[in-house]
Amino acid sequence: MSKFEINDLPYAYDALDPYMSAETLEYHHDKHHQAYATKANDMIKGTGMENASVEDIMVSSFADPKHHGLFNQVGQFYNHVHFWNWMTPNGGGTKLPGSLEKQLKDDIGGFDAFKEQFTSKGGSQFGSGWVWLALDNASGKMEVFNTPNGENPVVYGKTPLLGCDVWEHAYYIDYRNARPKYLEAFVDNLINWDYVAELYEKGPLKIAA
Ligand code: MN3
Repeated sequence: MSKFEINDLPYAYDALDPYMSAETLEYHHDKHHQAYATKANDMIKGTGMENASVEDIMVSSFADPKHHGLFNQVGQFYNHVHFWNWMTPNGGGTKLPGSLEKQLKDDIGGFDAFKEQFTSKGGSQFGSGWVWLALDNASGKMEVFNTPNGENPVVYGKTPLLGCDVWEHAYYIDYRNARPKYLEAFVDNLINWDYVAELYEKGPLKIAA
């Protein structure tokens, strides 16, 4: 058993059609996610971090320039483990669990403000990256922001509640260059709010590193 093992999709490859095709998921899950895991398993050898948690490895490797190559792989491994769970057939829209909806209203301004920020920040991330809804570990506040490449809220002292992959490999087959259309479909038709609520109920991450 390797340290980094990718999770199976929690639905069939064609279950997210027409918003995300089986062809996209076959490439994205079977090829891209697997490649991040394979490289992370190779690069972790001899670093002394082999027994740390994935979260601790991300924080430590992100903080140390000589381990940025490892960070890129582990960050992307982690982001995709959650990404498959952040989507579900017949998902998206405004059916948020109550406690989550209340804080989203208090901190972001409600669903419409969330959607506006999430799609605009995802759309304006230059090049590859992610857009997030996260909790700040110190203040407990909800925030929407984007990050480049494989970076994620964990390395900034925040807890991811929801993330959307805006690398071209996530949408080019289905939307070509129309990233805004992909982001709108993600929010309106794909978000698994039950999984977001599950992470929200757990509260801020506790990182040892
Ligand atoms: Mn990806």
